[in-house]
Amino acid sequence: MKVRAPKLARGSMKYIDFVNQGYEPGSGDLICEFLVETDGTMSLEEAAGAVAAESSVGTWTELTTVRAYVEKLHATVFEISGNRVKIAYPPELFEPGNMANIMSSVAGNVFGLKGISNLRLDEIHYPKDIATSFPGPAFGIEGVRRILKVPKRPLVGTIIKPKLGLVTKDHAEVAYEAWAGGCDIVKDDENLSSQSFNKFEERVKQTLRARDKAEKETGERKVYLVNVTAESREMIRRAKLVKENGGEYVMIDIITCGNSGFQTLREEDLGLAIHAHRAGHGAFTLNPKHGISMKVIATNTRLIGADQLHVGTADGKMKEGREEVLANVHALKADMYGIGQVMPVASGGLHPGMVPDLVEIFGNDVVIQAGGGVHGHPDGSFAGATAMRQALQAVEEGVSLEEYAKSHEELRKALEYWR
Ligand code: RUB
Ligand code: CA
Repeated sequence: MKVRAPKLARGSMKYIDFVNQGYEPGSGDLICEFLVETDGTMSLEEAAGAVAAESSVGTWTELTTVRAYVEKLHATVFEISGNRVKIAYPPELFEPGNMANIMSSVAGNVFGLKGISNLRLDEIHYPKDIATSFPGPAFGIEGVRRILKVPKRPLVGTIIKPKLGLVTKDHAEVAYEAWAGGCDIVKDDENLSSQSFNKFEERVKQTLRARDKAEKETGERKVYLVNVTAESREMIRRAKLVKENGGEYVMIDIITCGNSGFQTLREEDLGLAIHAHRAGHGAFTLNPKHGISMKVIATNTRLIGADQLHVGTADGKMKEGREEVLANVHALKADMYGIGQVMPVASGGLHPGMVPDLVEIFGNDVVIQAGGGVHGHPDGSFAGATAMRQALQAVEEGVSLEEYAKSHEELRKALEYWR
């Protein structure tokens, strides 16, 4: 007969044993803030303990295999306030530099536990050693401004619309119009990759040629954010193609590619700035009682090392309000062990009429990105991009849009059209 392994010092490893509100987390601990709701079959304390247990060393039953040294690795619920629960994890539980691993623990099985009706991971506070095991942004706000040679004002971006369907030649032409009209940034949409009507390689070549032409004519720097979203090896191949053709930027759908695909792109270190599109985030982030908050996604995106990330608009067509958007921005810009700041991108349902509000909300460090709000302008993409820049100039000069529109035709038409 096997000898039973020594039990935890406290005698057992039931869910409730993972709760110790007297515990004070150390500076090396990773701390997660959760919202926990039970279906009534267990107490909140027990449910909180279940989350700590299942995301660290515990399971539903006592084990014969627990050694004394394992006890040191248990997570601890150290605060319960209403339904808000804080859990501290010893850093040894995680592999540094492996985001998939970290999320498999703190945002893994715990989301499927019977008895817990709602669970939301609201915030992760990383200890220094784990945070700095990731590279962070290679360019960040400063680097992006350096590439574009725009030291202070908000950046103006557009997404080529229609999002799918344009053939390569027309795609490049629309990009050219937008740049020439005043956009700093032109990007592909999230679901454009290498469809038959617009193959990746040819698109990169033609669109970068359009960029060169627009740069020459305007005397401004212009960048093309090429969507390299694909299976990881293919994605790297495509990113290298962008580099070879003189591109400076790539974009990736970080949710659908997943943490590891995104890490692969960043850690290939190709010297390309990375724009992170968050398509699909709403499946995790939008239910305030369940899932993973956008703040967590923003923090992780910063660690993995994007240079720009969509954070909502607090206006426009997407759901998040001002408070949430500012919390996302905070995650991208607040002091964090010297890790670079990520440029927030406001995107979704924007048009020139919203520019003053956006600058008020975000300040200067923002990409104001409008797809429909540029290409839907009654006089076309060039006029739409011009109207965006005029709106920004009005704000910079402290003049109301209405006033500025009196002498700026493109802006006037935009305001009339979208009011
Ligand atoms: C916006 C667009 C983006 C959305 C996604 O197009 O294509 O994919 O911004 O939302 P349009 P979010 O300007 O025509 O609305 O940026 O909030 O993730
Ligand atoms: Ca889009």
